[in-house]
Amino acid sequence: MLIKRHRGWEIAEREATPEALFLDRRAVLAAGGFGLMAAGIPRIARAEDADPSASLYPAKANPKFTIDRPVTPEAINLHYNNFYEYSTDKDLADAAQQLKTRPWTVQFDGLVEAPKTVDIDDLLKAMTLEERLYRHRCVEAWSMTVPWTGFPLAALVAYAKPLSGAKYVRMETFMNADMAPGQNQPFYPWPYVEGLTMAEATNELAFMVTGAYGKPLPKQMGAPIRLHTPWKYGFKSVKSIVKISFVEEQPLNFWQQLQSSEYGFWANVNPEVPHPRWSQATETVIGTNDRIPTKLFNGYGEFVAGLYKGMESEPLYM
Ligand SMILES: Nc1nc2c(c(=O)[nH]1)N[C@H]1C(S)=C(S)[C@@H](COP(=O)(O)O)O[C@H]1N2
Ligand SMILES: [Mo]
Repeated sequence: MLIKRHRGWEIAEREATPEALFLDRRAVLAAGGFGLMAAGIPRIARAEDADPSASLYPAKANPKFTIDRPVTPEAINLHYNNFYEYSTDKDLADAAQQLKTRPWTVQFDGLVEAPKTVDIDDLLKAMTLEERLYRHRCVEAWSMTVPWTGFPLAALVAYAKPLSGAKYVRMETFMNADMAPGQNQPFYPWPYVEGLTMAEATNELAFMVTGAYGKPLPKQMGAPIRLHTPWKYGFKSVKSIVKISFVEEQPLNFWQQLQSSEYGFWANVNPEVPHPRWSQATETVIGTNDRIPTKLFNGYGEFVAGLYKGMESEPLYM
């Protein structure tokens, strides 16, 4: 994972303008779209590119999940991502535009009452969207604060109707090298997989993300649906999910398959447990020069510490 440190957030102002391409018509107008158009910046005009879920945003903010840190500017976040399907560099926004997010289905299988496959837009209609401000802490020791839109993973678990024998939720990213050139790299154990225990998945913090900054999720952030577990290192937050399986065995995640001596299943944030190759005591806030102390469970202990009582023999922090 982190081998060399890119300072990809130091983007020039002129490189931030592709933002205009992500705005729907309403947002363009709200953001002073006439100005943008007058400036001659083209919008995506092809009808098949219009996001059919655009009218669901912005969703109502949930006041329980606000934050004591400044929100990371959208223009920074759009060009500082981890999405190995596209690049190991942080500024992969252009490459990620190859991702086709419609049609898109999510398959539910494994230990469920009845396996089913649902269209993303039907799923969005079945869920109640809300906005939450969450901190994100990457295992590479950088962090950001994001206004996500989505719904609790607990609601999706209820929708899937797992059987009582289900112990873990396993989530899988799409597999299609035609729209994700990184998947041609045989060195990596594609497709990207992640997993949570049922208790973690039904904790109120576990969030399925379908939007950011009051709009549908940009492709580089894992459109059309990704996970966010803010008390865990960022690699747990699997992007562009196509399959959700309820299983008895603990899933082996992508990074574990690649390097189990450095990355584990639990991956809870802990400043006192260093990565084998670097300290986790502090984090760089992207878009700033600030280096701030990292908190146990990324500051979310009140929500999740109870999940791990009596599990001290497990490698909870890698
Ligand atoms: N499918 C997939 N999901 C992924 C990754 C990835 O490479 N592929 N990277 C992970 C890592 S390491 C992080 S830090 C976050 C980054 O999310 P962001 O780009 O929205 O900041 O996505 C996670 N989910
Ligand atoms: Mo990460």
